Formats: sequence, structure tokens, C-alpha cells
Amino acid sequence: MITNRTFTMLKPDALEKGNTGAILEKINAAGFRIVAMKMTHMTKRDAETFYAVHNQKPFFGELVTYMTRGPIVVAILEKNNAVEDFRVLIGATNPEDAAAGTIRKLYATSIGENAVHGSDSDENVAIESAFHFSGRELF
Ligand code: FUP
Repeated sequence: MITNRTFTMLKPDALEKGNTGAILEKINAAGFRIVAMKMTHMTKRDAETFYAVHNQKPFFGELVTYMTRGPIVVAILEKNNAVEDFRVLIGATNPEDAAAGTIRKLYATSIGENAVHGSDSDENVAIESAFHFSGRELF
């Protein structure tokens, strides 16, 4: 299915290392238009809700601690085939497996602290966008 929007988060490690601008530059250079964007700081409850699908995984506690330890940048992006193309641009979850030139290969710290999130389906784009943005924040 061809989709034209995806949702992304630049995670705490990306902001801590000063990589926000470089990552946004790569996103723009790859042809994505920013439809909505803001900096925010997830609460514990936010992170537990956002990542509820992983709540039985052994890494869940670390994931919540990491995602709440500092600010993040959240954005909605537009491009033809957005979900799939953005997953290619960010690379594999584990930066060791990510292809050369991908955002995770360039900027991720580890599998747990992997710099960026990209939605994996149209359904999750809608859920994750609605989690972070209200209607009047969309352009
Ligand atoms: P992705 O869709 O590539 O972001 O990856 P997942 O949805 O599988 O995982 C979500 C987040 O859980 C990852 F970004 C980091 C964390 N995670 C771990 O810490 N360890 C793992 O083995 C897998 C995921």
C-alpha cells in the first residue's frame, strides 16, 4: 500500500549528542516534507502507553527510562510511500545491522538507544500522530 505520511521521533540520545539538525537535514534531503513538528518530554506514563506493545519484553523498563530521560522532537512527515521509505532511511533497529548512510548507522548509540523512531504501518502513523499532536498543530 502506498502511504503519504509517517510519524517520527528524534529520541533523547539524538538530542543529547547535538544531532537534531543533522538528522532533520537528512530527512529533508530524502524528500520528506515536515507537516507538524515540536519538542516535547515524555512522562513515564506517556512512554509506557506509547510503547505498550512492548510491555512484556525484557527491555521495556530500560526503554521507558531512556525515552523519558530528556526531550525528544516529534514530527509528522509527508512523502510518497512515506512509511516504507522512511524505514529505509532510518535503517535497521540495531545500528550494527543498519545499512551504510542510514540515520541509525550514522547517529544511533545502540539497539536500545537508536536515535530515531519511524512508524511501521499506516495504522500506527495515525495512532502515534494522534498521541502527540492535536488537529490544530497539523499543517
Ligand atoms: P523499530 O520499529 O525499528 O523502532 O523497533 P521496535 O518497534 O522493534 O522497537 C522499539 C524500540 O524498542 C526500539 F527502538 C528500541 C527498543 N528495543 C530494544 O531496546 N531492544 C530490542 O531488542 C528491540 C527494541
